[in-house]
Amino acid sequence: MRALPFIAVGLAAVVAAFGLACAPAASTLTAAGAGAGGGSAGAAATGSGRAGSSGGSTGAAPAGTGGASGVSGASGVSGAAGASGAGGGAGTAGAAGATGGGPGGGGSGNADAAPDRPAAIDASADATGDAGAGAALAPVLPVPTADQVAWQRLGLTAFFHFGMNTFTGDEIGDGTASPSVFNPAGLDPGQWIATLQGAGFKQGTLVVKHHDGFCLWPTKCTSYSVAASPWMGGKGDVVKAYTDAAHAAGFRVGLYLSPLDNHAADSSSGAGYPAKFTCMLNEILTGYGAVDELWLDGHDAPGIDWSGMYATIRQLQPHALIAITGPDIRWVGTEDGTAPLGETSVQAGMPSLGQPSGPVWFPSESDVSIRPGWFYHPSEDTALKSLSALTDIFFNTVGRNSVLILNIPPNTSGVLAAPDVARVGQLGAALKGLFATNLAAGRTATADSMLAAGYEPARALDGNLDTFWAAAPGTTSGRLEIDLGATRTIAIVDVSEPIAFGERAKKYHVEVQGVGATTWTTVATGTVIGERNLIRLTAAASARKLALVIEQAAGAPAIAELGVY
Ligand code: FUL
Repeated sequence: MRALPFIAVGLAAVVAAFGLACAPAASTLTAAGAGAGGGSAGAAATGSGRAGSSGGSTGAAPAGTGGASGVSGASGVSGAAGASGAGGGAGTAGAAGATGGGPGGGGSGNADAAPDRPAAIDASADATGDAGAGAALAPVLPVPTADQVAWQRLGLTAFFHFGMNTFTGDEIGDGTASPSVFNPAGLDPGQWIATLQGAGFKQGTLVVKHHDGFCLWPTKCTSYSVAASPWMGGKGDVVKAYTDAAHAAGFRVGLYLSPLDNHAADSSSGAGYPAKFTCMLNEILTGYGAVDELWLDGHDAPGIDWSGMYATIRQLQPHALIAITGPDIRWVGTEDGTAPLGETSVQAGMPSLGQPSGPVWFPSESDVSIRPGWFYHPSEDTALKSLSALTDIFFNTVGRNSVLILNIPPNTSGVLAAPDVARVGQLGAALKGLFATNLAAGRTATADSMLAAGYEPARALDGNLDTFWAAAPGTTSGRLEIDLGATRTIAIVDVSEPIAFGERAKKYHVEVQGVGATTWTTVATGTVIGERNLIRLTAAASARKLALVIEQAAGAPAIAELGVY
């Protein structure tokens, strides 16, 4: 079954109106030795921090960089697994994949996920347990590509639904609306981007063609586009305005192109449509610089040769992650901003999506709108999701190992409306406040085992996602303890694995201990960790010490960051 995101009502309407069958498609080790060991495992050149935090740069490309994606990790990530540094090296922050081969140098490790793309590490590496002499954490297969790692670290991304529906009031247009109504006189994508960046968003996906078929760029593939509208005398190009502004601002670019097309002259059920769709795809992937993500909506179109399409996309934009109807990013399965508990990036491969059969790395994306609809309707100006609902959505998606794509639709002037700007600002401020002070930062950490120098417990408290504590080879459980230095009130626990080495934990719990206490109290339980688990304690705990106890893991446990707020 192909992932198929849709609004139930909307799909029913489409099917009813057009008869479309939408196939869905042991000893305690202390922190003291931190920094003395070998080069730490490098998870590709994706930047060490989390997007939204100070160090989280994933290096979006500047304007006009052509096909090269701004996502780093393009090169040098494959030659040898991280942890290449010999003993005694300073070996800090997983610099660009450590040793690797040259640009694009055939990543060998990710045959499971995307055979034609470099893995974040060399999955054939093995843990030698030979401290200081190149010990490496053995990956748990499958592992992600470097581009997938960079994307998963973003956490918070935006969606911009904008088009003919903005002017007609529709949600799913039937493709008959006249281009004469499209006239966003004040179009200002710079305002969208500034609003989102101010709130910590690092990427935005623009809908360049929704199901009605109207193209937001002056395409040669159909006459149903901005070129036929009165806006800028038919000389405007929304896609160019958006991508130029995004590239200039260092904001990663996603583009959504609907395979479903309701416009009669192009209708996706017609025989000539696959060629038109390929034509459109070529234009948007060659005319607008780096594209970091391509959303191929789950409403499929018959006749499209998807494997050929994926090959074309890889050739034109090697770092563009292909989402939903594609092999790199999976629809989470809901559109209400809730990923399941235990959300895992390891899935059964689907050959129809260009994946091998067997387990593949296929991380999820959670799409939800700030408004009741995907497109702007003035009547919904008072119906935006509350700050508390949006905060819950953040915890229930980003905090559950998924990437959130929050839709904020521009209005008929071509800007984000005042209520949306205000709510996004509130969300950004609320998240900044919640994560302002990491009580674990720089504190003392201990663990019951350790792989080798370079994998000390303190690596999980250093704010760097590329360095990590790893338990001894052969273990499948482990305990990581933090002494907070004084009694603290704990509301949130923030856990991340070094996903470049695969998902490892299967079952864990969190314990706390107060000053003078001799027993520990379990305050939370979980299963998969992956890129990020955010645990909100139901009752804030007052504690001096906190322990992350990994009860079961698919390999030696490893933790990139353990934050406490
Ligand atoms: C769905 C579409 O049908 C909705 O209109 C919206 O674009 C959503 C993000 O994807 O499949």
